[in-house]
Amino acid sequence: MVVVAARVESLAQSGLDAIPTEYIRPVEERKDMGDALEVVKAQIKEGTRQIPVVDLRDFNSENKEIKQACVESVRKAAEEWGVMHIAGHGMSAELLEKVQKVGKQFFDLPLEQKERYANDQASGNIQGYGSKLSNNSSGQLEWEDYFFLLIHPEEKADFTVWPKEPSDYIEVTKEYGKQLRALAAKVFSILSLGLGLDEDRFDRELRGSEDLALQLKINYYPKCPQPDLALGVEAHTDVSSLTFINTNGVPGLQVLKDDRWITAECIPDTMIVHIGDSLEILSNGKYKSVLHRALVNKEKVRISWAVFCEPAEKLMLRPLEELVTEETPAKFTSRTFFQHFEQKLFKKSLNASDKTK
Ligand SMILES: O=C(O)CCC(=O)C(=O)O
Repeated sequence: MVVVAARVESLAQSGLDAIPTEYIRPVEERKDMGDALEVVKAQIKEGTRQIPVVDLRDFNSENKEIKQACVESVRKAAEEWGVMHIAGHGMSAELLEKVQKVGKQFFDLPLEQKERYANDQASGNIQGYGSKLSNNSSGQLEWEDYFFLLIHPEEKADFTVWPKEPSDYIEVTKEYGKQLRALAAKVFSILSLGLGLDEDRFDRELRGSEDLALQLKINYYPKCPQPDLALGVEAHTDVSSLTFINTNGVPGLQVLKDDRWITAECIPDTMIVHIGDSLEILSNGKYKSVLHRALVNKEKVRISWAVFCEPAEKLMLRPLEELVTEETPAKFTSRTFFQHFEQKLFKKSLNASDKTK
């Protein structure tokens, strides 16, 4: 049986002043919550410290010191924050614009047209158009609809569930997957060198015998009449190795740093990269898988494009032997990526069918 979730978009368009109770977060989660646009303004005024910005251009420098300084800045951000804005990522502005354009065009389609792509989470068909189902123990819902797709490697993509409208959606998204895979390889190189490992060490380990799967989740956060009570995405760490995030320039992402939720500012020409659980395990806890969530706001629709770079289900995750010593014993037991994923979902939400994060 297909369980169809209520779309947050239609709820938002119904003109309600108060959100349904399933969207109201418990009091203990409300610390640092609020209207994202207001929260960012207050943060700027207050001079709150921000997520670090690193420039990857310097990694291509012939000058060893400049290159090393780049490695060092990425290592520091990954160890201290588990998240960073990357400038000089090498992805063309034109491609990024097209990715945003086709994603927005899809969400601008009438609801009935989008429903043709609805996923069926209960049967494990997680790709497609969806919203969170309230089948978790708390019955809590998130203020967003999304579109979820495996976009790389191409031979694993199921093009039958990819949007046919707009007509260039497939071509643009395929190219995005290809270029993001190359960018992920570059970030892995920098992160490997940062821990004194061979340059290809993380990529080699994560690839195993099957390339990483890149899963795209387009998050569509409608305007919300009570943004101080709802979350677009609840707090979680990603099971991925790395996650890349682009947005339509509307803030909302928050990361936890030293017990305070910091709202990411939107910095032109940068993207955000998160360290996920898989890399935290391989790095024996040196790199931190960042706890994050998404706020919503009253005035503007927010759209974000998150790409999770995930190892194959059977890949064994364990701290790299080069990083396990007497002084730094293994902090994690071995588990396959699949086991990690299943145990975490079970512990976190008792909602084994929500496989989109
Ligand atoms: O929208 C964002 O910035 C974050 C999205 C996210 O964390 C997710 O989809 O898992």
